[in-house]
Amino acid sequence: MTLPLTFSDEAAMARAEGRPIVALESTIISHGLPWPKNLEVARQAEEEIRTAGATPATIAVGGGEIRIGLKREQLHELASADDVWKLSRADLPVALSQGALGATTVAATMICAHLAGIEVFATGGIGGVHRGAEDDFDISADLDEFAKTPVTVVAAGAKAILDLPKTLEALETRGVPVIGYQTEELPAFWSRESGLKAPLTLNSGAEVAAAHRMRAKLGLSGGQLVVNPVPASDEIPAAELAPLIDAALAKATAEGIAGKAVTPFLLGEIVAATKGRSLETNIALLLNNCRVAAEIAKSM
Ligand code: PSU
Ligand code: MN
Repeated sequence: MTLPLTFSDEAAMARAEGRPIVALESTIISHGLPWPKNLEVARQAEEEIRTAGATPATIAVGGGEIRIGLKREQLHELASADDVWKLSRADLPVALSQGALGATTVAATMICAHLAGIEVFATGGIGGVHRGAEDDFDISADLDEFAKTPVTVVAAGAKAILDLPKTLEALETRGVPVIGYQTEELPAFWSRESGLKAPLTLNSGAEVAAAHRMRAKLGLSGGQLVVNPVPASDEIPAAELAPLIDAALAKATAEGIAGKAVTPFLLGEIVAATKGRSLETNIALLLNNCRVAAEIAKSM
C-alpha cells in the first residue's frame, strides 16, 4: 500500500538527510487571511523557518495527493483560488479521492504531517470550543486530533473568539498537554494574556522535544500543544478586542453563519473592525511560532 504523498524537492532532501522539518497548515492561507496578503505571509512563514535553521513544509491537498511542501505555483493557486475545500479529519479522504484542491486545518495537517514523518508544526491559533457550544455543539475537531496524533503544534493559544476556559477543559479531558512556552499564562491569540493559567510551562525547544519523546516512550497517543504568546510589540490588549469580538459574534448569529464558515467569518470581521491591525498581529504571532517550532524541531 503506498500513501498518496508527494514531497517538494526541499522537503524530500531534508527528509533524506535527516534534517529538521517544520510543517505549516494551509487553511490559514486559503480561509484565514485575505488575498493577496495570504500569499506573502505563507512565503514569509516558510522563510522564517529556513532562517531559524529548519526546512518548511506547507501541507495541502490537490490532484489526489497530500502535498508535503508546495511548489511556487501550487502555493499561488491555493492562496488565490476561491473554491478551495477546508479540510479537517472528516473531509481529508473524500477530498483526496475526488481530486479536489484542499487546504488542511490544524487537525488535517497533524494527520498529514504524521504520515510524512514530521513531528513539529507551526500555526497561528488552533480551533477550540466555540462560545455557546452548550447549545450548538460547535467544538473544533482540532481538539480530538491532539488526543490521537503524535505531533507537537506551536500556536499562540486558541483564538479569542472562542470560549477559552471551555477549550482548556476540553483539552484536559482529552489528556492533551497544554504547554506555555516561557510563560505561565495561556495566551489569547491577539493578546498575550487570557487571565487563565497555562497548565504546564517549559522554557526551551529542547525541553519540549524531550517531553514529546517521553510521550512516545510511554506509548501515549496524541501530541502536544505548545502555546507561545504574541510578541508584546504586536499584541492587541484583550480589553480592547472584547467589544469587537462580541459584535462579530452577534453578527454571525444574526446572519446564520454556521459550521466551517464560523471561524473564517469571525476572523474577517475582526480584521475589518480593527482596520487591519489584527491582521498584522496575526502575521506577527505566526512568524513568532515558526521560530519556536524550528527550535523544537532542531532538538527532536
Ligand atoms: N489560525 C489562524 N487562522 C485560521 C486558522 C487557524 O490564524 O484560519 C484555522 C486553522 O486551520 C484551524 C481552523 O484548524 O481555523 C479551525 O477551524 P474550525 O473552528 O472550523 O475547526
Ligand atoms: Mn466548528
